[in-house]
Amino acid sequence: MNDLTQKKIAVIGSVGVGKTTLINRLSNNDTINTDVVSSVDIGKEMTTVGIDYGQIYVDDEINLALYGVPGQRKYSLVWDFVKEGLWGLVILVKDNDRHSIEEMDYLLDYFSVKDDMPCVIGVTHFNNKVTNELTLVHECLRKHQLNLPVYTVDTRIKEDALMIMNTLIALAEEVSHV
Ligand SMILES: Nc1nc2c(ncn2[C@@H]2O[C@H](COP(=O)(O)OP(=O)(O)O)[C@@H](O)[C@H]2O)c(=O)[nH]1
Ligand SMILES: [Mg+2]
Repeated sequence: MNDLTQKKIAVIGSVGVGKTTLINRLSNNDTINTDVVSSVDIGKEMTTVGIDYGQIYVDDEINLALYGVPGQRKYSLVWDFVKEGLWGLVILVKDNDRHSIEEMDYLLDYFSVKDDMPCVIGVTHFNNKVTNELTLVHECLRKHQLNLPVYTVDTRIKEDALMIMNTLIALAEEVSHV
């Protein structure tokens, strides 16, 4: 009998950070996304108004459901829906973007991230620059007394996207064995 359990993962972070791209890169089936032309100037043409949704079939038993949650705070109702029964969290932060770090700071509180909740930080738009943004990311984590894995990634590259998911799965296994 097929005993498929679905685990819920949220991909969060400020607008344009790469949430939709990450979910599209990872999903085994067609993703649903609700991007529309933004009514306000957010520095890019399309913005996600609802949620992105995609699935990854890891094996016969595990199926990951990926929810990309809008970066703009007026959509916090959607965050509340995704927060319910969450199994893991991916927070994307845009390199060299103070607003994105502030958003991460806010989201760590909002999603009540603790060390026992599998969570990975992906720093996107990094482009191999030497900046102090990673310092800011680590400072933010220290402020929250969290010790989370931080990767620089390009969400457009499948290997990078997979690295985030594999780390999340490894963390979840670790947490469940404690
Ligand atoms: N240079 C660079 N561009 C990226 C990266 N990740 C995503 N993008 C691009 O950034 C834009 C916004 O990405 P999107 O996934 O729509 O962001 P979302 O608002 O978080 O869903 C798209 O044009 C992506 O192709 C990255 O790591 N580096
Ligand atoms: Mg999007």
